[in-house]
Amino acid sequence: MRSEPFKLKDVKRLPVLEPHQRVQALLVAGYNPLRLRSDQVIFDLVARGTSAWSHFQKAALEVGDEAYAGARNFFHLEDRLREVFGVENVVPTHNGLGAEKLLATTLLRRGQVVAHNRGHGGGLVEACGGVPVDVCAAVGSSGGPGDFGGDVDLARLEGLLREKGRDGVAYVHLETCPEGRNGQPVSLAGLAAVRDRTRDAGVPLVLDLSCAFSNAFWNRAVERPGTELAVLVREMAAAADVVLLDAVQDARCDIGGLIASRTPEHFERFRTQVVVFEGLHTYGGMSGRAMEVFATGVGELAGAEVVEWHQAQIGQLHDLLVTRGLPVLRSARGVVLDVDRFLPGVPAADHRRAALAACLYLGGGLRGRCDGPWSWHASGPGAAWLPLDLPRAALSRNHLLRIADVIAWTWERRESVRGLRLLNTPEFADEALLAPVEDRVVVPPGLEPPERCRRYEPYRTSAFEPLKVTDEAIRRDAMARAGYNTFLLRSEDIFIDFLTDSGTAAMSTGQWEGMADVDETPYGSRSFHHLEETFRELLGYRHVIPTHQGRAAEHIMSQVMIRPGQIVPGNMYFTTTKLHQEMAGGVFTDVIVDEAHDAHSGFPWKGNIDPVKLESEIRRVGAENVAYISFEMSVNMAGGQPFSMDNAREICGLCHRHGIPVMFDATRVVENAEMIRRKDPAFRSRRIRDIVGEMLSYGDGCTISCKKDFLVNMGGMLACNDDGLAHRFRRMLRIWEGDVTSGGMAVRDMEAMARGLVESMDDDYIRMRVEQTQEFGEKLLAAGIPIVTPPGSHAIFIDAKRFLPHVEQEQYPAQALASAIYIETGVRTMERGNVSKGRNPATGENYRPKLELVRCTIPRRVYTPSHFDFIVEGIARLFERRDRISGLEFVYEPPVLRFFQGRFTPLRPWDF
Ligand code: P70
Repeated sequence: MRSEPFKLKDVKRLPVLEPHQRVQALLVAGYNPLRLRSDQVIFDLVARGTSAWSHFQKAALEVGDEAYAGARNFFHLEDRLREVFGVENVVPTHNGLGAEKLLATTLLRRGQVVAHNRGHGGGLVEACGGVPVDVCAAVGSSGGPGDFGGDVDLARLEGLLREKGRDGVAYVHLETCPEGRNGQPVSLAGLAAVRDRTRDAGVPLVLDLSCAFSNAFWNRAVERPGTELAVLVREMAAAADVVLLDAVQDARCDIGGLIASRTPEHFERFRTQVVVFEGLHTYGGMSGRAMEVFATGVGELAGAEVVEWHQAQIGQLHDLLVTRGLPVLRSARGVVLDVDRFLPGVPAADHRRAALAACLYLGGGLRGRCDGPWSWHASGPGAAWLPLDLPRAALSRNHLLRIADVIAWTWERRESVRGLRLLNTPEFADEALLAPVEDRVVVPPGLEPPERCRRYEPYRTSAFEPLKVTDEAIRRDAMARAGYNTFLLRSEDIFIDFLTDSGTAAMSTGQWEGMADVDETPYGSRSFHHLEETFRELLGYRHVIPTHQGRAAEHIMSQVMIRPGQIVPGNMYFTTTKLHQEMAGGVFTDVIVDEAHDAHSGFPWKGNIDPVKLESEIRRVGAENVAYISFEMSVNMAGGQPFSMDNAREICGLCHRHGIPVMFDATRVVENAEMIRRKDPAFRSRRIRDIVGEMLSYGDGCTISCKKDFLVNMGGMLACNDDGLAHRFRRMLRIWEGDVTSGGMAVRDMEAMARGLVESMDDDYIRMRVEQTQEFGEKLLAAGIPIVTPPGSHAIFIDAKRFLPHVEQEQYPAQALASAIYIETGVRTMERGNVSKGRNPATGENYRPKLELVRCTIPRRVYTPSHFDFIVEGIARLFERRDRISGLEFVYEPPVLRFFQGRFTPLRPWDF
């Protein structure tokens, strides 16, 4: 699997911690990462409840049936378990330990032995008077998951069963990918052999299926190539007399568990016991909503796509470490560091493993898994290994690269690492308090200047939306049905959607938090006031007038500010902007610099207005006949090109000398500001919000489609300083859109917008955002694809004229290319050329703009480096066969904004 089988839907911000903050936090935590607060940990590699949910799981949270008995959600859970695991007779429990508790308190009598493969985890058995016996070979002897280090030593098991007899052994407890065995899987052959032995001995076989799918990935790789994972999992489940499931592993939940048995007597006993310890037999200590999330997670295991991706990511991380020569083992849960080889200079008595865990935290905020009995970690078999479990679907490849950097950072400093001494006598690992034997464990990490640090997304996936990978035949058919217009495709037929960055951002958990508690009134809601204050503060305009999206603001502004016959000079047209200017009787005139029309000019400020052109327009019509200047940031149609601060200053100065207002289209103001920071040395060390503030301060007002930079799915804004103007805007707003304190928006959307604006000005976020686009552009260039240079900020524009030199502009090359890209890759892009520009109403001729482009527009916080690689490869494949793509002709042409709903057909049947 080469890219995530999902896109990001909700993101959760990762904490930002300076090295000195990590030093301090660890000191307070007694050098024990388990004692850190979650907001002190950047990468929590304990993989228990830390995985991302699907958006269906998130939706499930809202449909909990909280009835005490017989909740609908329990029956859902039963159904999914039957379908996916083939398991019946389910008794729910609050978590995995709850299931073990029902097991131990029913099937175990004092003095009986429990044979297991779990490494540790016998505490509950001992507490119930049993004797846990690990029947595995020596811990850590396995070379990797393919060696099935979770398998038991059959001779030992046989010996034990023979020696203790049926009465002496309560049950045999096997765990899939047991934690205490470094997450090494169990083989199907080994499992079958144990099943035979337990059957012969008349002893129940208990199988923990929490990581059954992860385990099955290895069974398939080594034992059963080509078999579906779900088939293997059902086979495992069928081997057991009792199964256990902890919801926080493969099922990606944050809580929940269950026990089930095909044996009616066991089932009966668990059901009786559940009311003693857990709850009723239809909720077992889980809320209705937790059961629904669990049921959904189990149901999603059927196709196992996320399991496959999890294993692929573990492989990537493992490879990154191995190629750097680090002593590391691959596991089915993550990677495992070989402590002894990592830190041979630290005496074992100085808590080498704890020292390594501390170093990883100091180096980059990593927390490995080190819970359980302290003796196991300090001096038992666990002391030799430090597992770093990878949460499922939560991290991008940049995160993995960063994690690998941090581990390598520690490795490079291993000679200088010193040990720890224990300050107390802990029974469990989370109780341990330690201190360095010398004054520090490792040379403190202030060393890494931030610019040397790899950049990674400052957020992780909180919820994802599964993507459907369609095959080419289906896509050809879908494209034909859509009339070769990507706007008319159904999103369910799309793998990666680069149609637009408008309203397509992933929301953050912080935005959701705000949306959960709003006052749903159009009049003076708290959220409106929050929005007004935030926009005033960050954008600097006094009057903040919400509209439902950008074009509504454009409509109002154009109607209020344009007298028929006036001109509106602007830096290249934008479709909706120009339309509203014309509807108000204005005439758009293009005063952008010439370089903007040249797809291959390397000029860094292609969004600039040419002062000479502007002045000659003013002279031509007279200042009183200029309504205002329409000054767009990150000019969309030019390829997402910025203007410079110097240009803004000069143009605004010029206009104001003539008494002409400057109205910005600030839809992509934050990205323009980031471009200024990247390209203009005077701004390199300035904060993004200051640059934004300065840019806007030169103008008189703005319209904004907040669906872009401001990280919301719906919303717009109209702002200005002038009281009279604001009064007229508001009057229009009441007539055309909604109330002045809502603008026809849902209150929750205003709350999301206020928070989105703040998040968009996070320096780490915006740096990464623009870098993502730049990198994408560079990869396409490296693959020989003709794109508009220099790459812009919200999109990469492919030059269709050069990609398809054999297609006439009257045959709509960009429209054809966008269609072909979809058919080849499943990626949806947008035409920005002859079709978008439309016809001259006077002559009926196509405008034939200079730029004939396909826009690959990048939604914010949604896609990862792996998705981009997938796209670059696909477009490069198509480029090889480009001569087989013919042009298109209209079969239906709407009178306005024809690109949205027009339909086409190829001039020759496509056979590329
Ligand atoms: C896009 C979207 C919207 C937009 C914009 C600028 C610079 C105003 C608006 C309108 C959506 C779109 C719109 C028309 C044709 C194709 C796509 N751009 N100013 O994908 O805002 O959509 O909120 O009414 O980019 O670029 P809104």
